[in-house]
Amino acid sequence: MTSTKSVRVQDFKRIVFFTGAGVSAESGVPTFRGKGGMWEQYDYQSYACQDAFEKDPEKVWTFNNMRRSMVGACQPNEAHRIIARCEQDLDAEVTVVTQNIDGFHQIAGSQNVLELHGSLWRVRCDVCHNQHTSHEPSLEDLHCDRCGSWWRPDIVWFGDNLLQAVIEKSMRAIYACDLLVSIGTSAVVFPAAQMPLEARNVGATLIEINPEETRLSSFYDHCMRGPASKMLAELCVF
Ligand code: BV8
Ligand code: ZN
Repeated sequence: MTSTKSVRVQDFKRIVFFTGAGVSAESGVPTFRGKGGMWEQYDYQSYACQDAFEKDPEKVWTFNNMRRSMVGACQPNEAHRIIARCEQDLDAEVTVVTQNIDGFHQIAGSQNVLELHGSLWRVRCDVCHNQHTSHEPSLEDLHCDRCGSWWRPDIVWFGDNLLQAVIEKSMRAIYACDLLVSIGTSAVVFPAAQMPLEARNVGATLIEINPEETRLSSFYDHCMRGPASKMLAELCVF
């Protein structure tokens, strides 16, 4: 593994930033795993799967409204802004593939964002296929304005299939990239965990940014151990 000092983002033409909860940690949004992680306090089988929603939609909505309020009170951080600046200022095609549902990449100015696990701000009706997006901190009307069924958070829960179109667009970007930077993901949730590694098959340079080692660290060309904002500031010198 060589130093990232030799890596200049300006030398790449198609860059993928692949992000997880760690990129929003410095904004004050808790990650999912590890100390203080969301799933330590909330058992995901009771809050983040279809069965839980069908059994007790109000409980699942209380959890998600709490998260809307909490995330809504936070802001994107320097890491999101540096990624957005890469899209705006580099002479390169930049794609963000994110597992996050907070929408911070878009708020920071990234336009080419693929959300693998949906969005906290979008709801859908599985009965009449209505959809609704709002940034209300707490969604007041929990029922579809067309047919009256429960709105369902448009989040990819455990056991849900990811949207095929989003997977295809993400894989197209990954198979075409010459640089992939994975940031703040523990790489334990599939199929997302495996996706960045596909970039190796097309000869791309792979960089992992994470204060901790992950189960996939050994597959990366470079590992930058530290918080996302500091490591991205070192990597992306304009
Ligand atoms: C599917 C939304 C087909 C919900 C989320 C057994 C083996 C293999 C697979 C499975 C299995 N059993 C079940 C499965 C499949 C399952 C899965 O992968 N389970 C795992 C846990 C074993 N996957 C699925 O169900 C997926 N669908 O496979 O469909 C199918 C269908 C039916 C039956 C079977 C298969 C759907 C998965 C979607 C899950 N959705 N959340 C909600 O939020 O309400 S999961 C959750 O994890 C988050 O959404 C998040 O996006 C995702 C990934 O987490 P990370 O982003 O990596 O976050 P994490 O907290 O883990 O890590 C944070 C990292 O940041 C750490 O490494 C930390 O060191 C670092 N960090 C901290 N601070 C910083 C930092 N880094 C940088 N800077 C910092 N400052
Ligand atoms: Zn409806």
